This record gives sequence, structure tokens and C-alpha cells, in this order.
Amino acid sequence: MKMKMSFRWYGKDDPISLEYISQIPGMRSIVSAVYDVKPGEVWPEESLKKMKEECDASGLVFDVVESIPVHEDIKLGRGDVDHLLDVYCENIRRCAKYGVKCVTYNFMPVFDWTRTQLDKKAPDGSTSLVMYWDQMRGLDPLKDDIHLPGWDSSYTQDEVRELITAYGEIGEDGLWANLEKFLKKVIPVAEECGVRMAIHPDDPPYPIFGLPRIITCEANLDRFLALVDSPANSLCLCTGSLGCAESNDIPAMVRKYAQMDRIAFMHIRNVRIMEDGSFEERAHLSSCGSLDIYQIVKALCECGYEGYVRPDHGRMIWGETGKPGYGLFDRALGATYINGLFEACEKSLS
Ligand code: DNO
Repeated sequence: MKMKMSFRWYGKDDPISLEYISQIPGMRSIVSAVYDVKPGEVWPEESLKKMKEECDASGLVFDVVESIPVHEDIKLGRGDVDHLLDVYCENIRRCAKYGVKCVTYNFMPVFDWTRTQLDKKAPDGSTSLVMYWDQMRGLDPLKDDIHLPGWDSSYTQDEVRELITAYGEIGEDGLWANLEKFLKKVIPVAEECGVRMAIHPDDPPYPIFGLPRIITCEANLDRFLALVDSPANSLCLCTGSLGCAESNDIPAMVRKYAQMDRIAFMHIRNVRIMEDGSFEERAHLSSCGSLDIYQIVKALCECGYEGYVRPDHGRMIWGETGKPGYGLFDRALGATYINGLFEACEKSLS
């Protein structure tokens, strides 16, 4: 198969071993990061070297990084941005030196993904991540102390309030301007060292608590790609993130950006959108959620997609415990299903 199947691994703290990952049929690449360094600091080469050696020893390739986090001051355009950008570029160079070809990141203010519950039990006993509006509405982060699951607990509530206020002041226009500055500095470095930068869309792709969100829909993805017109400035097209807005036609978007060769990484997972816009993460199979995974893979195959693919969030099944969304079993089932779709689509084209 042309695409490169990959699996996210959280390094030495991950309860899932590289050996188990390597036993998933067709598994090629490891997606990981240096986790013990704060945003805005340089990653030790020793850590990257060790990661590469461990993956090599298990017959896997460490060639995707998710993520090099973007410091809030870069997104807000304040403080010593030039220094932070230099550090970011140095991290790209160091990753490239140890074989990394694709670096994922996001430009979401303050928080990465937002969910209201990480272990919602389905009738079959499996659990998954969900975002229910009736649990979200009425929460005001500027007034209430909010501890949504998965949010960075290293911030105090006062820090969160300060950041939210600062993002409110710069708004979407400010965020776009700071993203442009980031890209103009970082993409030439990525080009130089053969790395494709892959921006992860906002999850979910609409404003939460009034925070600006910009990587959300086709018009904004077009605008993003035009900021720096280079294959090094590409997308991590996450079907489940963009897919929780019904207005996003995921197979059409996949086809369009794959044709343009601007997808470096595919996160493939399914979500069920509820009537009120809430959503539940579901098994990968098309019939389990709102997304047609077959049409997504077909679009990739028809465009000759050769980039990275990973099964994204799995449910917790068969009694497994661990990091919500990142167990072994359901992601392995997802990988196998996705492999099957790719094989069928590719063979039907040849
Ligand atoms: C969620 C992930 C995201 C992603 C970042 C990329 O499980 O897809 O956390 O890694 O947004 O920077």
C-alpha cells in the first residue's frame, strides 16, 4: 500500500509496548514526541536518539512527531516571540536529524481538544469520549472554576482566565496574523530539512467559550494553505475533528486537499453527531458513526495518497484501561479496518 500506517505512542510512560504495536498487521511508523520538556524549550537530542533506536529495535520507523507544541505566547504574539520561534525551528531541525519527516502541531488557543466526558458508557459496555452541549452550556470560564477532562491541569484557574481574556482581545484576526508570522519563520526551515508541517484542525471546529478558532472549515483551510504555498505547509486532516461540524463534507475536503498534495497526515476516526450538535466518538466503521470512512479512503486512493495515516481515538473495549482514546485494542481494530479499505480501494483501481 502506498500510504504509511502509523500508531501514536506516548513513549516510556505508555502502557502499550512497541512490541505490541509492531504486531498490528501493516504497522509501519511511530508517532510520538518528547513529553518531558515544556513548550518553548529545546528537545534534548538524546531523547530523540533514544526514541529512534527503540523504534528501530522493534522494526518500526520513528518518522512522525505529534506534537511540537506551539507556545501560547507565539499564538498570542506577545513576549519574546522571536526567541520562541528560534526554539521551534531548532526542534524541527533536531527531529529531522533523527529521521522525522512529518511534524504535527495545532494553533488552538489555550486548550487542545474539548470533551465533557472521557468514559461515556455505550449500551455494549465500551466507553468513549463525548462532548454534550447540555454539560457545556452554562459554564463560564471567566467566572466559574472549570476542570474539563483532558485540559492542561498545569494552568491555574487565574492563568486560564488571563489567557482567555488575552485571546478575546486579539480575536480571530490576531490569531491569523500570529499564525502567518509563525509559518513564515518555520516553513522555510521545514523545507530545508525535508519535514512536512501538518496543522491539526481545531477540535471541535467551532468556538468554545468564545475563544477564537480558525482551522475549522474549507474556506479557512484554503486561507491557511495560501499563507505559505508549499507542500511543507500542509494539513493533518483529522476526520473526527472537522467531522463534528455537519457543514464539513469530509470526503470532499479529503479529495480536494489530497489532489493538491497538501495532506501530510490523516487522522482517521468516526464520530456520531447528535441532533443538538453534541457528538460521541464511535468505532471506526462507517455504520457506527456519521462519517463515511469508505468514501474518505476511496478519495485518498484515487488521489494516490502516499502520506501518513493513523487510526485515531479508539473506544475502551474488552476491559482495557489506560489513556482515554489511546488504548491498544480499538485502535488496532481501526488500523485493520482502514488497511482493509485501502487494500480494496487500491486493488479496485489497478
Ligand atoms: C487528540 C489529538 C490532538 C493532536 C494535537 C496536535 O487526540 O489528535 O491532541 O495531537 O492537536 O497538535
